[in-house]
Amino acid sequence: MKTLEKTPVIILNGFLGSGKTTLFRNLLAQSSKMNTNVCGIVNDMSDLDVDGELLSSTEAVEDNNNILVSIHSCVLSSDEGIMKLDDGIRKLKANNDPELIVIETSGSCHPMPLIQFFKKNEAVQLNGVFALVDCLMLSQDYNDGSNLIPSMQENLSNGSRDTVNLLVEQILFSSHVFLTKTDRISDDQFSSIASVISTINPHSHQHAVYFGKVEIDSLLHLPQYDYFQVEQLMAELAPVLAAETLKNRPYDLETRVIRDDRPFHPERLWEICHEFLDQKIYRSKGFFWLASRDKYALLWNQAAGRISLEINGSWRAGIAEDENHGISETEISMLKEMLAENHGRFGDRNCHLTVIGDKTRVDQFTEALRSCFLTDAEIELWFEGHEFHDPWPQNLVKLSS
Ligand SMILES: Nc1nc2c(ncn2[C@@H]2O[C@H](COP(=O)(O)OP(=O)(O)OP(=O)(O)O)[C@@H](O)[C@H]2O)c(=O)[nH]1
Ligand SMILES: [Mg+2]
Repeated sequence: MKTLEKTPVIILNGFLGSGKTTLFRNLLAQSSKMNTNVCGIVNDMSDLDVDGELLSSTEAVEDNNNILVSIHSCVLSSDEGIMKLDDGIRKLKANNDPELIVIETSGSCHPMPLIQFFKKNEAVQLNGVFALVDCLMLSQDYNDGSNLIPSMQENLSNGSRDTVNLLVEQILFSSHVFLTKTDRISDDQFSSIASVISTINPHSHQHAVYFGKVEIDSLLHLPQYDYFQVEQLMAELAPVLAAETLKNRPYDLETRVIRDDRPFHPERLWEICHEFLDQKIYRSKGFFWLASRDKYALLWNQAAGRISLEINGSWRAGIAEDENHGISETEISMLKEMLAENHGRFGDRNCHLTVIGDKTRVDQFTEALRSCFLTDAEIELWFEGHEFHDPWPQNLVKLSS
């Protein structure tokens, strides 16, 4: 039941791959179990709506797809993004009676334009700005966080801005910092990161969060976001961000999209991943298939130097081709009809991936990934049932570079 006149809103902000969708999915799972009316807005800066797809497959959204608004092809902090956010909130309020609206920004989103928007908004009340901080990334790329402040100071003295500014300002504007992936670092590294974050923002509450496990109850009745605390910061950053909000792709981040119906060659993909994953490829994610595991739609999730592959489901074509499909004859003939009507040479199998990286590296990596798709000769072999050598772990689908 709704208790406040204005609907409470929380923002899941935080750098690329820091764990926002993992947390969001967890919150939706809890809301579904507890019958809490939680609605959401998700933003992906690329035109491939990967996070929208991942959240849509939660039980809460499958039960009622009116509770999720997906905004893609722009960053929420841009002028276009803010307009779409306003529309999204109206739509959620018109179609539901939300107890809480959760907003997942894209990782390249600066929080300030959103905070300014909510400060003036009459329909909703901003209660939390959560900066999710990827501890593994900070330990690898910023020497357990100790390089964050010096890099920021260097930028200030040069008058330049890059992703460090974004990371630090996400923390500066946060009401809470959620430290993620702490399972991948030592206690000493954790202490060092926590201490740097306290220096950057002593007012923000810090919590270690393991794979998005946060009790939804603890988020339902938070106090209003403290706008007073960030007043001076907003005044200082206003002229700088005025230029950035006009841009859809700020900082040195470039996005590339890969769409192809072909599978990846498992061995080439393995080699390319080991060769290329470094700190300049910040994020890649999406859905794909491997020639060696052609029944499964796989989820690709790479952040900084780490990649995980998970099974996201079965391709319809995979089920239809399986002699032991385990479904009724009527169902299988319907499936085959659907596949014949709408799909290409591989049925519904396809790859769509977003790659985000520094502009100096992103094209090289994207081209390298494209070279992993099967060649025409290999496609012939696949149709003949050839077994492709597959070095990827069979069950444990995680790789550290
Ligand atoms: N080891 C570990 N991995 C995590 C944790 N939380 C999230 N991950 C993994 O980190 C990767 C990125 O997680 P997402 O939740 O998609 O990150 P995101 O912030 O939504 O990413 P973008 O929306 O692309 O910026 C996934 O492979 C997650 O499984 C954690 O606590 N520990
Ligand atoms: Mg996400």
